[in-house]
Amino acid sequence: MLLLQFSTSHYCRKARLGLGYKKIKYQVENLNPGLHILKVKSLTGLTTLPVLLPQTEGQPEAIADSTQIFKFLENYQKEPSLLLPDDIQQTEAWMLEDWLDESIGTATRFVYYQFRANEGKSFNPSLSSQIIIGVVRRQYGINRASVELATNRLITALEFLSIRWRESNYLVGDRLSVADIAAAALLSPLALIPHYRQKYPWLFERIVQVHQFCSEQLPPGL
Ligand SMILES: N[C@@H](CCC(=O)N[C@@H](CS)C(=O)NCC(=O)O)C(=O)O
Repeated sequence: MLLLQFSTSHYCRKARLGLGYKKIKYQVENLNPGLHILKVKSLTGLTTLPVLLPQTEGQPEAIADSTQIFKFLENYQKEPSLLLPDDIQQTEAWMLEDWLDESIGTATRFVYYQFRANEGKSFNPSLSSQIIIGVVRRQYGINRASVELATNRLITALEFLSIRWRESNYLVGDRLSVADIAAAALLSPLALIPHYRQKYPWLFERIVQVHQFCSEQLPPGL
């Protein structure tokens, strides 16, 4: 299998965690932001990464979107299962996964790129890095007002996650689910931001545990 990815994308990290959880061997191809569209659009009709190419007879040529990649992996190889045995709990896990994907992963992106353009500039002050950060900020409309909304969304999300993760170590049920994996990937960019490291140490402990369980390299900062 081949995973088309941006090496630093938290959504691509989410797909890698799913592959690692399943212990499926795969290779990665790192694409350049912007130029990636030339390859990806004709394969999936979309412009986003990750995209998984199963490269197996009888399987689709390409699967776009990290959630669809989880669903494909579950059909492709049943064990170890990404799904919880209880149907109601699994429905809740998919709902949380979708919320983390559509709302919280985006909020993380806003807060992260705001940090990298300001206090976190020193992580990579090179012109090329700052140009990419500027392009991403324009592409997604990242500015002071939109970052404030994202920051507030993260406060509520982290309150919710702290209750769930402290209660039982798992967001739903009594073992790792797509919700835990999505949370670990999509909040991982916050590891570089001192405010989040100080205020939410339990979050980063859990992110490390999920990465270790899925045999995935830890995100920058951890
Ligand atoms: N919901 C999608 C989101 C993926 C996504 O936003 N990917 C970003 C990188 S983090 C991307 O490919 N952006 C480039 C573009 O939109 O052209 C998923 O889970 O795969």
